[in-house]
Amino acid sequence: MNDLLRQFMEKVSRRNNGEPEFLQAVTEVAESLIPFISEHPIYRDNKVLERVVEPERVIMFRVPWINDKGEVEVNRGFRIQMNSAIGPYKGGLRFHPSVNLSVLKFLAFEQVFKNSLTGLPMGGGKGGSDFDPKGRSDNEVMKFCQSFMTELYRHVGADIDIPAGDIGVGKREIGYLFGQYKRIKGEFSGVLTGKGFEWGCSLIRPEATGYGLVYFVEEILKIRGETIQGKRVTISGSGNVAQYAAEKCIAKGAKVVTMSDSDGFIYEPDGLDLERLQFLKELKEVRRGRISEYAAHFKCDYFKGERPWRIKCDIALPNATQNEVDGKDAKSLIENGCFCVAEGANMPCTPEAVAAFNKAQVSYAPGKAANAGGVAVSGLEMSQNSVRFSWSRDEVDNKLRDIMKQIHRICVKYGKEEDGHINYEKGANIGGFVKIAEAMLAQGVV
Ligand code: NDP
Ligand code: 2IT
Repeated sequence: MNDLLRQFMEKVSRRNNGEPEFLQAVTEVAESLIPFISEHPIYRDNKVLERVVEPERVIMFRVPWINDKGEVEVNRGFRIQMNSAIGPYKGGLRFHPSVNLSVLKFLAFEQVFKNSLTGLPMGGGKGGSDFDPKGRSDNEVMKFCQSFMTELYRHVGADIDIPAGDIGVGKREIGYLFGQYKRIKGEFSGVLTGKGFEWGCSLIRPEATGYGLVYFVEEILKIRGETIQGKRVTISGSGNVAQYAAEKCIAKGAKVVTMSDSDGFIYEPDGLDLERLQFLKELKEVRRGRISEYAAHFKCDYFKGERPWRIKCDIALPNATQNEVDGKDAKSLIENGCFCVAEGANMPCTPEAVAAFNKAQVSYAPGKAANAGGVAVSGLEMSQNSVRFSWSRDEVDNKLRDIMKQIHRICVKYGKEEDGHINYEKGANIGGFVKIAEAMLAQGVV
């Protein structure tokens, strides 16, 4: 660590004591940006990075609600409005027991750079709650969502802050949240993205993160003179991102050999087919079951309590959660010949894993670049809602593909090293930063 970086991180650490995920995300970004900022004194003199790491606003609130037994439950709600230099705050809501200020601040911070990379006018935000939707009835989820929105509504709006889904928040939750917002405000607006198709969702939004991830991987492979066809792909997760990443991989002729949930992973040596994937989608989305039930149904291998990174693959797509690929996992991926790791999840690779990938010249694509397809199509949903119009599937899919290609070009522009290796992390950090920094300079000290 050079002196400037150490001084910067000491200050940020003091101010954000006890927030390990946030500090991890800031360190990763600062490592790329401090040398860049040293070469651009206008950013340094205007303390742009110092401002970017400070949320514009943090909202924390009580979410009381009554469960099916008539008992009072109390959760904590959050919305981090991180940066609005280039557009209204935009980013998902996460409902998971692990949610706390540190996790949401890291996600909001990453979102700022990601949204900038999409080229669309969206600032960055994130929110959520420590509420766990698992095992709750639809009625309980509705009660919780209504209480959550009864506070959140005063802080969000179609031109102010536009939440969407993330872990634990899908179409069902967005529906309940939207219904309550509409009822309180008396207006039908594009305040949330990822809605139902009947009431304002962009076509391709459910698929966008997973499809966009695979489009990004195809760009990486092009540079390496490869295609995705026939490649062995390990995927973690079995939620929204993982399902559609798997679907696109299968459509492109790749072999998806693993999927997982928080209990363990399934191993399909010959690759999942679309029929099995359909079973998994229904299991997860409709029946809200466990991936072990997939293994029992198809009699395939199931590894309880394990993550899939020791399985031989060409490409790994961590699509579940933060810090799910550590240094040891990275070593085993590299030893088994994996040459491309692209993050569908946010910050799934630890700093040790990222360092190992870069050292081994594995193409490593950070989430803020590789999973930006989801928020990009959210941005397209906002545009369609504003003009009360909708594009066709093909139109949205083509725009998504173009956006992922453009993000890839930005990463190459700022991330190509002297030896030809592309440091996607550096490219994404600098590429995402420049636009925000220029907007912040233009808008004065705010
Ligand atoms: P879902 O809730 O649909 O699915 C999450 C999946 O990850 C489930 O399989 C879940 O297993 C697993 N998982 C969640 N937490 C953990 C954990 N602590 N340990 C192990 N497995 C876990 O969420 P998404 O697919 O939407 O999100 C997945 C990742 O992608 C997140 O990092 C999210 O921030 C990121 N992302 C999502 C976007 C979107 O548009 N939805 C856009 C860009 C990034 P289980 O069912 O057991 O909980
Ligand atoms: O992490 C993310 O980019 C998301 N969860 C999607 C955010 C959005 O506003 O669509």
